[in-house]
Amino acid sequence: IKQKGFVIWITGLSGSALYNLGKLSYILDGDNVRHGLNSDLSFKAEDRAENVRRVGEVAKLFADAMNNILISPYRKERAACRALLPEGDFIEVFMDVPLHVCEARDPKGLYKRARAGEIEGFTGIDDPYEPPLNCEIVIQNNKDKGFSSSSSSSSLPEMADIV
Ligand code: GGZ
Repeated sequence: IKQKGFVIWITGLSGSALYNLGKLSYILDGDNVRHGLNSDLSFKAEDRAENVRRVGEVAKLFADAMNNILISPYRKERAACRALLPEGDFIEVFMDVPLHVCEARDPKGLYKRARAGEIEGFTGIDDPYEPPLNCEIVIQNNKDKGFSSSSSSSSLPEMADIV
């Protein structure tokens, strides 16, 4: 059975997504990777090696992303990503969490550093975030549990439960 592929594109401020995305998965195979990312590669031995190396790097990025979201702050760029896929295959999820909540969570202390002027152009502070006007899913993940040492991410819902 050939499964239909789709993209769940999660957008929001830093600190807006605090749950485990561990059930998201993607099959990185020659069919999809060689048409785009690796379209410059042949099937010569050295190119095969490079193909596998890049897939490994992408897989690592995917694995890293499991507890993260892409901020993707600008509508225009999100629209361009949407346009890469057939209609219906791009599911935009907006983590609708107010800045003050994200800032209170501040899991990595980045907002504090941005406020102190140590980071320039931080999204939501001195760089804009353009919320989606039309997206498939809005999650108001506002419960201010934060990521303090006393709270555990395992008590938060998983993406699969929500979608
Ligand atoms: C926003 C920044 C910045 C600036 C570093 N602005 O909480 P995090 O750490 O893990 O999420 C943020 C991440 C944002 O990277 P993205 O690739 O998602 O951004 S974008 O889609 O806008 O390209 C934060 C950290 O990187 N970070 N500097 N200036 N977030």
